Amino acid sequence: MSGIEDPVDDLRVTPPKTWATGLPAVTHALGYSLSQTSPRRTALTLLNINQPKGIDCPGCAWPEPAPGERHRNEYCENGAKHINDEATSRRVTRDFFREHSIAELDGMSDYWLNQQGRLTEPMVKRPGATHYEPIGWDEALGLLAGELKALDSPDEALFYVSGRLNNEAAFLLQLFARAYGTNNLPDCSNMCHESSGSALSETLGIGKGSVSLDDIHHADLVFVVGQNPGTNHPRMLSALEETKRNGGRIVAVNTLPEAGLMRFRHPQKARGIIGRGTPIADQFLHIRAGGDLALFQALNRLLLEAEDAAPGTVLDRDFIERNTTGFAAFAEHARQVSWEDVLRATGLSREEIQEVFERVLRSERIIVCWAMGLTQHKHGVPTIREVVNFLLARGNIGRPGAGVCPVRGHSNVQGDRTMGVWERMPQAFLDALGREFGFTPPAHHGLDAVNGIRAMREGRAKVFLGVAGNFVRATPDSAVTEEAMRRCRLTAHVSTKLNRSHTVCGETALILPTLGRSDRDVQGGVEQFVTVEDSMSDVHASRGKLPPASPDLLSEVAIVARLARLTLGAEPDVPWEEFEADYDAVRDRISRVVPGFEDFNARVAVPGGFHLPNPVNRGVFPTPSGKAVFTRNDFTMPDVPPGHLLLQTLRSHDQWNTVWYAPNDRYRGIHDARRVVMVNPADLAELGLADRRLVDLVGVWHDGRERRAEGFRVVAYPASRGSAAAYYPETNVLVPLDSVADISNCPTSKGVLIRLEPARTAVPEGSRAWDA
Ligand SMILES: Nc1nc2c(c(=O)[nH]1)N[C@H]1C(S)=C(S)[C@@H](COP(=O)(O)OP(=O)(O)OC[C@H]3O[C@@H](n4cnc5c(=O)[nH]c(N)nc54)[C@H](O)[C@@H]3O)O[C@H]1N2
Ligand SMILES: Nc1nc2c(c(=O)[nH]1)N[C@H]1C(S)=C(S)[C@@H](COP(=O)(O)OP(=O)(O)OC[C@H]3O[C@@H](n4cnc5c(=O)[nH]c(N)nc54)[C@H](O)[C@@H]3O)O[C@H]1N2
Ligand code: SF4
Ligand SMILES: [Mo]
Repeated sequence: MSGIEDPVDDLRVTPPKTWATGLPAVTHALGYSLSQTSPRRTALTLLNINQPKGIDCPGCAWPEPAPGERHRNEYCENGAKHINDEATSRRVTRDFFREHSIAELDGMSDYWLNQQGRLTEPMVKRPGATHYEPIGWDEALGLLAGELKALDSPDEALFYVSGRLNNEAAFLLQLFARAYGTNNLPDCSNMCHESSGSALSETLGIGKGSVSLDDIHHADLVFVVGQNPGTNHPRMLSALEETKRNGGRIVAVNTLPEAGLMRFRHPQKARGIIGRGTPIADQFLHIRAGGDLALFQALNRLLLEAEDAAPGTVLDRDFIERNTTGFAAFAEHARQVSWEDVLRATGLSREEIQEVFERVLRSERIIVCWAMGLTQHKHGVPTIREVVNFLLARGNIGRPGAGVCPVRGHSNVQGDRTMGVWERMPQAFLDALGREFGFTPPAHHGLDAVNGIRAMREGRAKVFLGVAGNFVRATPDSAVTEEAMRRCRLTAHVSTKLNRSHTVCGETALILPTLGRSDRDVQGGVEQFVTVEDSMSDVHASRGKLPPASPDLLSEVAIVARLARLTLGAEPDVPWEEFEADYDAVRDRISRVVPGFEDFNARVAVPGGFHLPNPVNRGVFPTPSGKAVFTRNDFTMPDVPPGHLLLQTLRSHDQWNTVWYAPNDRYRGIHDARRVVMVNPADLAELGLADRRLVDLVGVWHDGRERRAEGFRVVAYPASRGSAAAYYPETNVLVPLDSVADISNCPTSKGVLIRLEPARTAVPEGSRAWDA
C-alpha cells in the first residue's frame, strides 16, 4: 500500500470562530505545504504565487491588486495549500496502478486518491480489464480520436472543462469541439455561477461582474450575500478591510454566521497578527435559506415607498429614464410584496430590514457581492435579477464604487467562458470563429452538465472527455451520475491528480496526465506562459516555475492540439502543430476572434496584464433593447414541510471542491470529521434529536428513488432555522439530477429537502468511512 491512511473519524466540536485569517492561518498553510513537498519547493511556489512574473494562484478567482500595490506575500492560507497540493513531491507511477485494481481504488476516499500525488504517465483501462496499464501518448490520443471518429454523430461526445484550465487550452478545446461538429461543452460553471450568468445577461446584457478591486475599496456599502469569503476567497477580506478604512460599510447576509464575515486579522500586518483585527460586517442578517429574493424585494418596496414620500430624492430617475426599460411594471409589482411573506421567508425582523434600508439610503455607491448561497437555489436566477433591480433603482450600475460582483470560484472559470467554453455561445462568436478558421460551427446549442448526464444515462452520449476537474464527484445525484458514466464507451480525463472520475469510468478509460500551473512549460526549447482572467475581468500571464512533475507529461495545449490533429486531419486547415510549439500563435488567433483581446500578445506582456472593460460601465447595455432591464419576479420561497430541513451542501475550510486536504473546518469549530450535519438547536429540539446523534440524511424528491447519505453526526450549530449544512461532495448523492434552478439549469446544491432519520447502520469505532 502507499502508506497513506485516511484520518480517523473522531469528531471534536469547538465554538465557531468569530474572526478569520491571522497567524494560525499562516502556520496551517505551511504545515500542509511541508507535508506535501520540500521546504525548497514550498519556498519557490510561495515566492512566485500571484507575483507579476510568477504563477497565478490555482485557487480562487479573486483578483490581485495592481503590480505596484502588491504585497510580497500576495496569497492566503488556502492559496498556499492549493499550490503545494499541486507541487507535491509524491508520484503515482505505473507500479501503483499495477498494485491497485480500479475496484480497489474506487473503494478509497477522495482524500486518499488525492494524497497519492501527481500523475506521471498516460494510462489506459481496456474493455473488461480490472487495472489501468501504461500506454504511450500517440496510442492514447489515437484511441480517443478513433472513438470520436466512430461516433454516429458529433453530438454523442461531451467535452467537459473545469475552471482551472488556462485560456489558450480552453480556446483550442472549444475550437476542436466545434470543428469536430458539436457545442457539447459542459463546464463547472453549469454547477456554479450559471444562475449569475443567466440573470446578468438578461438584465445587463453581459454575464460578468461590473466592478473592479478599486470599486470595492471605494464603495459606501458592500453587501456580501451567500458567500463565505474567509474560507473561499480569503484575500477578499483585505479588500473589505480597505473598504472599511475608507469609510465604507458592510452588510453580510448568510444562513451561517461565518467567521470571515465577523472579524478579520490581516496576516501580513503586525496588528493583524497580534491585534483583535477589523470587524467586517457592520450588520449581519441571519437569513433563512432561500430567503434572499424576499429580502431584496422588501428593500425594493421600501425604496419605492420612500420615493413616493419624497419624490426625486431616493431613486435615480435620470438613470432609469436614460438607461433602463421595464421600470413601471417592476414598480407596480414590487409594491405588492407583503411584509408577512417577507418576514416568513427571511426569518428577519422588520427592524433589521429597516436598519439595512437606512444604510442603503445613506449610501451613494453600493456593490452587491454573492456566490453559491444565491446561485444554487431553484429561484437563483430571479433572486439575482431582483438584486439587479435593487442596484438599477438608484443608478448603482456603471459608476465608480458601485455595481454587481458575482465572486467566481475557479481561478480561470471566467476566462474559459470568454474563450468560448459554453454550450450556448452567441452566434456572433461562432461566426467569428468560423471565419477565422474556415469552417461552419454547429449552430444548435449543446448539452450542459445536467443534460450531459441525462444523455449518457440514456445512451445518447458515448464518449466523455474531461479537461481538468472531477466530473463524477462535482455533479449531483452521485449514484445516477456514476451509472451514466459507466455506460460510456470511453471516458478520458486530462488531470494532474488522481480522483473519483478515474475510478468510475467507461468501457475504455484514459488518464491523460498534464502539467499544472506551477510546472515549467517548455515547447521547442522555449519557455511558454499561459493566461487567465480573474473575477474582475483582469487578464494576465501565469508562468510555471517548478521542474515538471514527470518528463512524460504534456501541457494541456499540447494534448488538445494533438488530439484535434489526429481526429480532424487537415480539415479545417488549423495549424495545430504551430499552436503546440508556440502559444503566442494561439493568442494571435484569440485576438482575432474574441472581442476585447485585440493585440493580445503585446498587452499581456505588460506586468499585471490588462483589463477587459465591461460595457455597462460606459452606459452600454448589450441587451436586445440596448438598455438595462428591470424584471418582475414572483415572490417565491422554499417549501419546507414540518419535520424536514433544507440542506445546503458546502465547502469546509480544508478542501478544494471535490478534494479535501484534512477533515477540519477550523472556523466553524468542526475537527477530525466530515460526516457531520449542522442544525439549529431549536430545530433539533423540535425534531427530538440530541446533539451528536448519529443520523442518515434522507432526500425527499418526487421520483420515488431513495437518496440516503449514511452515518452523519448531528452538530448543534447556529444555522438559521429550518436549514441544515453538510459538506460536499459526500452529500451530492442527495441532490436530485432533476432538481435544478429555473432557467440556468444549475443543480440546487443549496436547497435540498431532507429529513433526518436515526442511522440505519452503526458506524464502528475508529471508522474511516468518509466516502461510504
Ligand atoms: N478554500 C476553498 N476555496 C474555494 C473553493 C473551495 O472548495 N475551497 N471553491 C471555489 C469555488 S469553485 C467556488 S464556486 C467558490 C464558492 O464560494 P462560496 O459560495 O462561499 O462557497 P460555499 O461553501 O458553497 O458557501 C456558500 C455560502 O453561502 C451561504 N448560504 C447558503 N445558502 C444560503 C442562502 O440561501 N442565503 C444566503 N444568504 N446564504 C446562503 C452558506 O452559509 C455559505 O456561507 O469558492 C471558491 N474558492
Ligand atoms: N453538492 C455540491 N456540488 C457542487 C458544488 C456545491 O457547492 N455543492 N459546487 C459546484 C461548483 S461551484 C463547482 S465549480 C464544481 C467543481 O467541479 P470541478 O472543477 O470539476 O472539480 P474540482 O474538485 O475542482 O477538480 C479537481 C480535479 O481537477 C484536476 N486538476 C487540478 N488542477 C488541474 C490543472 O491545472 N489541470 C488539469 N487538467 N487538471 C487539474 C485534478 O485532477 C483534481 O482532482 O463542483 C460543483 N458541485
Ligand atoms: S484569495 Fe484565492 S486567488 Fe488569492 S491566494 Fe487565496 S485562493 Fe489564491
Ligand atoms: Mo465553483
